[in-house]
Amino acid sequence: MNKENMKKGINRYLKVKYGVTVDDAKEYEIFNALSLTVLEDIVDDWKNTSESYNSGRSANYFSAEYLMGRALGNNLMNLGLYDDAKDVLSELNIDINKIEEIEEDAGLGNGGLGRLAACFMESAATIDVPLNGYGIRYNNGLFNQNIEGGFQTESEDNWLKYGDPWSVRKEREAQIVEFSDMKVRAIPYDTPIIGYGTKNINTLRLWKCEPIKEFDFVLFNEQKYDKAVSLKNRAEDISRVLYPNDSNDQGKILRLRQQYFLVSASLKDIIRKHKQKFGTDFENISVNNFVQLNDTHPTLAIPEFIRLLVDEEGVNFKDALEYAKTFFGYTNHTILAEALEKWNIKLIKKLFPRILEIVKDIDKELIKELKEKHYTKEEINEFRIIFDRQMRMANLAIFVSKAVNGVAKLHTDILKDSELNNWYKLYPQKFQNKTNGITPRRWLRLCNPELSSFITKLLGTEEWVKNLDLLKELKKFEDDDKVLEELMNIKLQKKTQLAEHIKNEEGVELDPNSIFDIQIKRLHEYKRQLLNAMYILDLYYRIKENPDMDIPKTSFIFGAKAFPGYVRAKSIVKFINEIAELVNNDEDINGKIKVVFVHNYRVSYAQRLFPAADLSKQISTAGKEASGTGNMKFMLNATPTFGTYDGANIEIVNEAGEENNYIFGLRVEDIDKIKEEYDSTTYYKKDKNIKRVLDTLIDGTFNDGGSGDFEDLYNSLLEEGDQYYLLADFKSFKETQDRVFEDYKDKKKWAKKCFANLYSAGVFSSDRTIKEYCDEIWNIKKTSIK
Ligand code: 26Q
Repeated sequence: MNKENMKKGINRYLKVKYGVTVDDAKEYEIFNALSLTVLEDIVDDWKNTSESYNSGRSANYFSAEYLMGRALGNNLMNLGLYDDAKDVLSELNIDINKIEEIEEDAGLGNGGLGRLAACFMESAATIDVPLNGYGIRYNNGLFNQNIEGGFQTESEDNWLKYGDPWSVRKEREAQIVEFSDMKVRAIPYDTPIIGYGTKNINTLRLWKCEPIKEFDFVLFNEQKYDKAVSLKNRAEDISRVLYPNDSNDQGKILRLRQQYFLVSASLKDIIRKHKQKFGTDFENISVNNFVQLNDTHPTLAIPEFIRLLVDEEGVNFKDALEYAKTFFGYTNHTILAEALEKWNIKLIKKLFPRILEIVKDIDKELIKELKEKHYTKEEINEFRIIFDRQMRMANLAIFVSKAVNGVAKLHTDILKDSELNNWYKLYPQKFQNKTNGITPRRWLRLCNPELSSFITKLLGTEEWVKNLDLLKELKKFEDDDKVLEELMNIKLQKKTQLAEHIKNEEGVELDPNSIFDIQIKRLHEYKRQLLNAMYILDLYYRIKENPDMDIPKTSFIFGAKAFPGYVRAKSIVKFINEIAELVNNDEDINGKIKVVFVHNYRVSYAQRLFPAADLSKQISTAGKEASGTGNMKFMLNATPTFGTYDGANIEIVNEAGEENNYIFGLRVEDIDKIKEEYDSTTYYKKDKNIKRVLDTLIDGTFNDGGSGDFEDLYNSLLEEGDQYYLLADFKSFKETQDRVFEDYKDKKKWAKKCFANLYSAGVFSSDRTIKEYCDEIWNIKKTSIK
């Protein structure tokens, strides 16, 4: 598409959709008109890609979450149309940034798992891999967060308020999904996934739930209006809202309906396509398709697949189970035992009794196999899928899947050696590692055009955007003072831009010349934002005692949403804000350190934060963070990691060198050694600084609005035994951060660390991850359209 056509398209859509001309169009109208113009330009390639994929083997990603963020900028960039669009808009006196920013984030995910799905979709498209995404089109994504008086408050997310120009409703491919008490329609909305520098356009298919009938005419005529539309509401409830939870808050019937809705509609869609090609021959259903389960959330797909084959297609149960065993793969994203999904079988029975029957039959097969292998009854109980009136989704997924994978080396090792050790011994060949990755398009090329241009200039090519391994070639510049200086200039530029944004959004002024020390991720006790906060408070007191303390000026930045029902997580938000209030307004501190909690952290905010960081805080209790992917985003933007030996931090440090990062704290094996006799109170008694910090939680230094929330935090660290080892790691944290301050003073030394992280980040491209899934699990070949 040339600029002329782009301009025509914008004008045309403004006219037909809104009846306006460019001169009086609103920003969102321009956004929609431009998006539709681009969509129109790619529809043929999109159709060709789908047809080409349908004629061969393809993989399907089943995920309850896709954290996509904004589409326009990314799509323009990937199509090579960004500069043209910028020119066209500027000729119309419109700033492209304003148009990009009017777009609401598609926040259909909680955090890492949902964002991983989004990166995977983009990577698969970029490297021409036939991967279809299936999910739910929640009307409301993850809640919006506000901070009021330091407390988190929530309001509903309304990402569809200006419409969704990128999706196409495919009425004719609707499916019926049946629960025991209701029948609903699943309407697919297809979104094109536009890869970088390829004609292939992949598809993300999100299902919206609608009633079979709009309303009950008879009831309506009887003027029973509420009743007349109650079925419609009940149906629409199913895809109304994303559960704002990333650990355990199970047992919600609506969540279970959502999961079944997603998998039933998606499998029916896959089977429909299969029948178009092969008729009712199901022997090769798994020759042509593979389904990757993103955690256990879509695991009902296993019994539903068997149900569809057995009850609707006449396949016998044993065969259907065998097909399933080569049809599914399962990715585990957590080692927190309490986060492993379990459903009360009463609920399952109530909503879909046939699914329960099938799972019972699967369980019987499992028991039979284990008995044949001479397992004892007690051992068998550990494996059972239905046990203690509960259905254990992970056991179901592992038993039936072809492959089970963790998301970082350490994580997979922990699964194999402890968490799922019994399963590993039973099926060693099923277990694999697939270290997570991130897309370099959004997380470098789009969010950091300044650094991207610099890399391109140094390498003399833009190939690295598609082949991130090329970053290695930058190593030869590691002692080039000019290169290091320019790198730091770019960092300063990104920090200046972020400071400006934070000033506008949060009303806090940051000095771009201060260290930007950033921790951004969902709020969780195991991620230990509280440890970071304790450190800052201790530093504050140390500066008060010693006003001449020689440390570089530092800005501590947090961003995190807390699950609305997770009281302790919310208390930590409030505590951080109380510290910010104290520190930022203390004249003695005089801006030496500042603290800011940015509100409503989300993908679009993340795109401003990662490029502007001097230090990436990844401080989870060792063994608890499955992988982390934010850590990779910082690294790719030339930022050293300050972290524990956990998740993918370990691989990051292996790539970039321990000397270029800051590892602190207990390791998994250390924790294993001390956990029996760990007594957090000894730290409180022995370390005056720890005591000083903890006492602020109970001595009235801070105000929790009389809720007792701070006392509860205090208790979690002392009375309840500090299960995440904050106190044990405090000293090491402090010493390590002191090293950061020393190192940062030497500009060149620091720049070298940043640069080493950048040139070592290649393996963390999600292109690499997707290739590994293709080669080692999916058995999928790339399929490029002409
Ligand atoms: C469970 C029950 C009810 C409602 C919601 C949920 C739920 C929702 C989301 C449970 C878990 C999640 C998300 C988990 C998640 O994001 N895990 C992260 O996955 C990343 C990608 O693999 C890893 O990098 C992180 O380490 C891991 O925490």
